[in-house]
This record gives sequence, structure tokens and C-alpha cells, in this order.
Amino acid sequence: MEFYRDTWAEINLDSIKWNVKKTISELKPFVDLFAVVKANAYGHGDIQVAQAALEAGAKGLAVAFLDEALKLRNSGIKAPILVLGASRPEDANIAAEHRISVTVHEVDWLERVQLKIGQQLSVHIKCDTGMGRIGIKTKKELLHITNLILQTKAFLFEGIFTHFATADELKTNYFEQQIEKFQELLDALPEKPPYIHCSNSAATLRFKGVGGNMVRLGISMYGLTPSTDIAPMLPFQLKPAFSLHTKLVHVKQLNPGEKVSYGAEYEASEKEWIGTLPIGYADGWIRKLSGQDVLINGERVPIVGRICMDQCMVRLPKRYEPGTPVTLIGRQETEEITMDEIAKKRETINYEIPCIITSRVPRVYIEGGKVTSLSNPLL
Ligand code: PMH
Repeated sequence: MEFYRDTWAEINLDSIKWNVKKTISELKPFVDLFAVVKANAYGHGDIQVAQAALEAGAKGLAVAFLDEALKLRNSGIKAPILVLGASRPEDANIAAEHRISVTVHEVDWLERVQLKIGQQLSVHIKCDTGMGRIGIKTKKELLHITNLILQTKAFLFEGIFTHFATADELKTNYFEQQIEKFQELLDALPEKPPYIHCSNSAATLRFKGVGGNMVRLGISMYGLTPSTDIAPMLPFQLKPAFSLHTKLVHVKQLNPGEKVSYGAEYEASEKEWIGTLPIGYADGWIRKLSGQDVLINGERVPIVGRICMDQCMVRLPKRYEPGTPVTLIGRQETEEITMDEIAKKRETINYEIPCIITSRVPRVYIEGGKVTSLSNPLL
């Protein structure tokens, strides 16, 4: 597979493996790590990340939707896969056929499930202990669901879980309340399933995977901190896997008073070298990033003027040859532009940044220190 543009994201699978292995070394030996690879592995590439995580010791995978799970199965992945979000009860037979575990999030879901004769469906019960998203809240609901599962041969009670709303915040009282509520629900169970899980990355790394025998690791597997607040508390230095690169495609000198981009908002105040980059908002490099620095020759240079759909412009300290490499996220020599820097500029969280670098940007995979594969959905 090839690509024919000078913009690409580099995904370092060695970093992903390292983050997974280091995390496992922090956990108690009976705790299994499930790699959260929903949303195309937070924009990194689901199949490649899933394989890397499994090689590094992850016992299973978690996604948001059944379609994502089927994509992984169809690629030949045999490991356990859990769908964390709500699936349609009428699609349960498809999950069962592909040995995909699903989440039961409300009482009448199980009653509406349609399975074929002889099929078995593995289910995890989702408890809402304070996230207010999906899941059952009361002991009554839990007992009703558990009894239905235990009475029906077609259902395999594989797990029970909850999700924290504030595990990445400095204050821990809400987090502790959620643990308490989850424990109360667990205490009411007539029978414990093989998997009990609640920890995301923040809870896994800060509290060594509280409560249960499985953790669901997302953001920190990608080498990013769950929040800047808890970055100093992480037990080891994470290795970011995602970097974003392009090359200068055009370099010109503007005279004082000449303008750049839509709206003609940016005006050269002196003779200025302006370089054009072949990346724009249709790649997820959105207009809010106007003014953001990029790296060229190990130095920071600013994006000037409005970001266009496919291109944006930078102010250069001198003339550079077209074809000169430019890093938008990642390291050049001693300078680094982190995902957190981009998130701050965009007034959002680091999670969002790789997720919205669109599929038009090819992903180049590094493993064993060298390029091993490319993914370009366009070709
Ligand atoms: N488990 C569930 C149910 C999740 O929704 C997520 C992430 C994770 C585990 C992994 O969390 P981590 O990436 O912090 O490790 N879900 C989301 C979300 O819905 N929005 O941002 C992250």
C-alpha cells in the first residue's frame, strides 16, 4: 500500500507495547489488561494497535460498538472482545456467532435479545455508579438481571463493571463514592462472574487498578496522560505513540503588506518567508490551530493566517527547500510539540486530538524500530 501526499501520522507500535508491558508490571498478577481500541484505537489504527497490545500481554480488547468488534474479528483476531456500549438486542445473535461479549445496560435488554437455537452470548453487566451514561443503578435491577442471566442457558455471565467519571481529577471523593456504590452492588450479587472491572487508565496507573481483576486501558496505552493534573503521579514515563508529519510543498517570500489565506487576515510586516503545508481542517487540523507552532529543522515556527481545508501556511525564519520535513505533533531534535500542547491550544483534552485526525491522513506503522506497514483507506 502506498500514499501520494506529504502528510502522514506515524504510529509507533513499540511505544504501545512498552506502555502495555510497563502497565502490566504495575498490576497484581491476577489482574488482566484489556486494551481499549474503540474509535479506531483513538485514531491510531485498531487492528495494528490490537495486535501490538495482545503481543505485549493484553488479554483482551474493548470497543464501543459491535461493528468495531466485528472488524477486529474479521481481521483474524481471536482474543476476547468486549463491546462496552449498548448493542441492539436484535443483533445479539451476531455477537454470539463471533464470540463477542456484549454489555447489558438495562433490565429489559435481555428480554428483547434474539438468539438462534444453541447460541451462547457472553454478557457483562454495566453498573451506573455515577457516570450517568449507561448501566443499571439499583440492587433490584441488578438482581433481576443476574437472575435472568443465571436462569437462561443461552447467557454466560462473564463480567460486571462500572466506569469512573473523575478518576483523572486531583479530588478523589466522587471517585471513592463510585467505588463504594460499585462494592454495594457487588455485595448483592448471588454469584460472582469471572471478570469484575472498573479501572480506566487513570485508576489503573494511579491506584494500580482498583477493584476487580481486569482493567480497561485506553489513553495511557497510547502514551498520553489521562489528565495533565495527574501526570506527575504516573508511576512511569509514558511513551507517546502518535506523531504527525508533513513537508513544505511551497516556499515564497512576501513583501511587507502582502497577505496570507482566506480573509486576508495575516499581513507580512516585513519581507517574510512563508511556507505552505499540505494539511488542513479536512485532515482534522482545524482552524482553531491557527497561531500554533510546528517544528522545522528542530525549531518552532508559527502557523499564520486561517487554516484552509487542505493546506495551511507557516512563517519561516529563512528560505527552506520545498520537501523539508515538518513535525506538527512529536519531536524534532531537542524540541517537542506534545499532544497536550495541541489539546490546550484547541481548548480540549488530548484524547480528542488523534481521534479527529481524519482517515485522509495515512498512518505509517513503526515496529522493531522500522516501518512495517501503512494504512491509507483512500487507496
Ligand atoms: N472503559 C470505558 C467504558 C470507556 O468509555 C473508556 C474510555 C475506557 C474504559 C478507557 O478510558 P481511558 O482512555 O481513560 O483509559 N472512554 C472515553 C469516552 O467515552 N470519552 O473519552 C474516553
